[in-house]
Amino acid sequence: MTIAEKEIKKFETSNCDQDKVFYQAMEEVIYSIGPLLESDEKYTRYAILERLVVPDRIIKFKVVWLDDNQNIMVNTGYRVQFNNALGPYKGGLRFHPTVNEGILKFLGFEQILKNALTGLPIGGGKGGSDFNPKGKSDFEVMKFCSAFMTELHKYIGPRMDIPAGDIGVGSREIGYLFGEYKKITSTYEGVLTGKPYMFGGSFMRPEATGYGVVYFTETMLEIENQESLEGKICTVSGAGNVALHVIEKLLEIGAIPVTCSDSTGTIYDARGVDLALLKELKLEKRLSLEGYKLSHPEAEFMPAYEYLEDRHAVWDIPCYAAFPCATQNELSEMDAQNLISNGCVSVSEGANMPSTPDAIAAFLSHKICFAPAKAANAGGVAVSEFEMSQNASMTKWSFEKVDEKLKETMQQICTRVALTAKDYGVEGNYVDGSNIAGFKRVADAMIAEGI
Ligand code: NDP
Ligand code: 2IT
Repeated sequence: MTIAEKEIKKFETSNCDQDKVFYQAMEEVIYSIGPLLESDEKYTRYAILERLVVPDRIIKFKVVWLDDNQNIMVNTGYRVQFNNALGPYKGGLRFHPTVNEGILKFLGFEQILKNALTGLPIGGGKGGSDFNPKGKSDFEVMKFCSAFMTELHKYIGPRMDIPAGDIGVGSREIGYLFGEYKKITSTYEGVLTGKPYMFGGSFMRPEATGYGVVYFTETMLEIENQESLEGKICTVSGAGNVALHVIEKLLEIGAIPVTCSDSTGTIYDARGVDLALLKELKLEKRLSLEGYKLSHPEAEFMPAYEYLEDRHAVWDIPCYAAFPCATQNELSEMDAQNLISNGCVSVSEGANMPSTPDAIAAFLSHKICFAPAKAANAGGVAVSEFEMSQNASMTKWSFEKVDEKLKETMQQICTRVALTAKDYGVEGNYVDGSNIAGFKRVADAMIAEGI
């Protein structure tokens, strides 16, 4: 039995339903780092895996707020402070009805290794609530955010834990959370990232994740295929912060993004999607994608309910490069097979863990260039760290400076991942390369810091 197999066995018994996604994330990492564990016994001797897969603490709290009809509403809030070996806990907040401890543990665990890959001094954490912002008025969102921060403020701080956005949390929510933190603590500090520009937000934080995914993909395609995305058909899923900024950057570099999707369905516009309309529908008016067809009757709208759980319309469309940017496990093995048989050569994960393990196995066995989330979408948290630096030094960097540093960071991550994969005998496997490079950085810090 290999060391990796022995390690997996240790965690098998506690695999409860909520924790399924967490075990999915953990299992991938343990199998990937097998060659590292075999090459140096210190990681086993210092029980790094046993220590890494248990969060430092999970904070769970009640959030009580009043809706616009004066009904008393109750939600659950969480913050998973996972690991701070490399720096203060850092990671987003997700507001979505599906949020539970297992989902936040998976996201927090991924965040530790992602943050390590950036090379920046940030640890890993994640938080959120089962609050559903959909259909809520601005005032309701504000009241929920205030109530959430009334509890959360006790556990965060600019050198302790710095939350940011994720699904359902953008600059509006971060603004309200920041306002409440300031009121409670009478301090004006960089305790959250993704703030609006007028009070401490960094230029380019909204764009960073999506732009970063495209910078990473360009570097990967250059290394692996000496190709570029210019003129290539691309499919994108999601229609939120990450997806729309992937689309924006693809359009800017001359690629042709032809799809996007939301929880109601998929838009396929063969001439390239209309980004201005998408921003108006999804970011300004917060409506469903169905409305796209009113302005573009020639586009197709494929409703989500017409598709089985293991097949998604967006991955039926032939493309050169695919960008899953909605949510976890949105790309199944069947979707992967469809993409491969339609000639797709590159898949880059904008969302966290959007591809199932079987889908990833199919991509790797067909030698598809596959950029895993923890490497490809690290641009968001990297620019969050740039925001922390700007706040700490009371300065503001230009858009151009942030963009240049983001590009450099994504190129460095990609190169490091590719070289690590080569060093450990799995050339071209960016999954193993990312997991080994990220794990090694955190593990070496944990060993140096003692138990
Ligand atoms: P948003 O809330 O801005 O957008 C999420 C998008 O995904 C929406 O279009 C939403 O549809 C769709 N979506 C969500 N859940 C589902 C579902 N179950 N089925 C189908 N569609 C769904 O979130 P982000 O763009 O910020 O986040 C998207 C992904 O990227 C997540 O995995 C997140 O963890 C990851 N990520 C985000 C970063 C960031 O900086 N924001 C950084 C790195 C990763 P609808 O509008 O109908 O709800
Ligand atoms: O998954 C992620 O990297 C994020 N949601 C962003 C985290 C951050 O702290 O900017």
